[in-house]
Amino acid sequence: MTDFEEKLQQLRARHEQLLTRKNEPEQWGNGIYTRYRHPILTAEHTPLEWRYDFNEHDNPYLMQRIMMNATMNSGAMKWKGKYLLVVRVEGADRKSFFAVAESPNGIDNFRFWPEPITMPDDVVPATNIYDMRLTAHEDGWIYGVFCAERHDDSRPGDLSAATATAGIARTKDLVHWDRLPDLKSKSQQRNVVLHPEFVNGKYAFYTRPQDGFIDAGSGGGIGWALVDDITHAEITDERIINRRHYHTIMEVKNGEGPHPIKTPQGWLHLAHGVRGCASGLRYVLYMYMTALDDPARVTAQPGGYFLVPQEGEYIGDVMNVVFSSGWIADPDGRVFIYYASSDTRMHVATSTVDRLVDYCQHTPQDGFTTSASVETIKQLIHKNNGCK
Ligand code: M1P
Repeated sequence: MTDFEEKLQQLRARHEQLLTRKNEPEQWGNGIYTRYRHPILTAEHTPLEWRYDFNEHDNPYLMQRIMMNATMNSGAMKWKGKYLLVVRVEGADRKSFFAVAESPNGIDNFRFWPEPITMPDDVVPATNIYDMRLTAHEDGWIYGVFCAERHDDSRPGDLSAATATAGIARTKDLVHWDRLPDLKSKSQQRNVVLHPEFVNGKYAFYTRPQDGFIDAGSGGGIGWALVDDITHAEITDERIINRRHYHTIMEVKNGEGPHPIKTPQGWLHLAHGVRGCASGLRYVLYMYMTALDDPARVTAQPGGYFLVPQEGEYIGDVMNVVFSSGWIADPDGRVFIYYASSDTRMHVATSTVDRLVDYCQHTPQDGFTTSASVETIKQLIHKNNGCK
């Protein structure tokens, strides 16, 4: 065996060890969900074939020819008994692309399919595409709705000027995708999510109108819009259903995560909220519920955050960020919450539908002032004292 062959063998063995590493639940949590010790996907999990040229003659030093930077914000669904993620993989060149990874149990042994997704372009090609939300819609298609980013040509001198639009594609097998025209909207849009059922016979979208590429500006929060024809989707009427609020975890921005989970008590929603602080923007996850007969009517909203970065999760390309665009509800009631930390790696936390509904319905709401928060804490203390 040549040195090259030996090195390659070691590389493959090390990679296999990472891919098959068992994940372990963390012992002490908040009772709402269980976090896991290891990230489920990192850049190192991407197939070696994507990164190395295995030809000894062409690559005598066995160097990475294409480096991967991150695995993050992934859509999720159960598919043929497997837990599937459509992962946002980002290369060293800053371009994101979609790739499917699957696991037999949802918490470890995630393995990428051999090739990334080839996503057809819209009429005007995008520079970058990312953050796909998956929806197995009752019309029989699996939809992927994602952000399509293009340079803002109205500002030719500004190389950072960009526009965000919702790209829409659909598939039956997650390999071949039909691209539909991008969602037409007066404002820029990111974090657009397709509801899984028709509402009043129409396709329903959670939206996030924004004034600019980064700033939500006058966009008041998570919006809602009904669309007649998904093959020419256009927002004509949009209303805000989950508003941002001063001095909360979503003061600066918020956005729908994956599509909501249907429960007998209503639709369970997972979203992200953003606030500004001295170290920049802080992204956290929060939850709310809407009515079964009206997915746009909020019925419960716990105050504060649901999940925030912890320990190593704080560190990465964009610090102090957790972001979720995928979760899976199993028929037995278990829920797998997939989230990325600091735009760098993917994690899982598990819970159940019952726990999450209980969390939404029985966590005190945000009273929006210190005195209201203190009053809420005192009520709990008095209740506990009464229990003695
Ligand atoms: O960097 C944090 C996140 O920022 C954006 O989210 P939002 O539009 O809500 O600000 C997105 O670019 C997202 O991909 C990223 O994780």
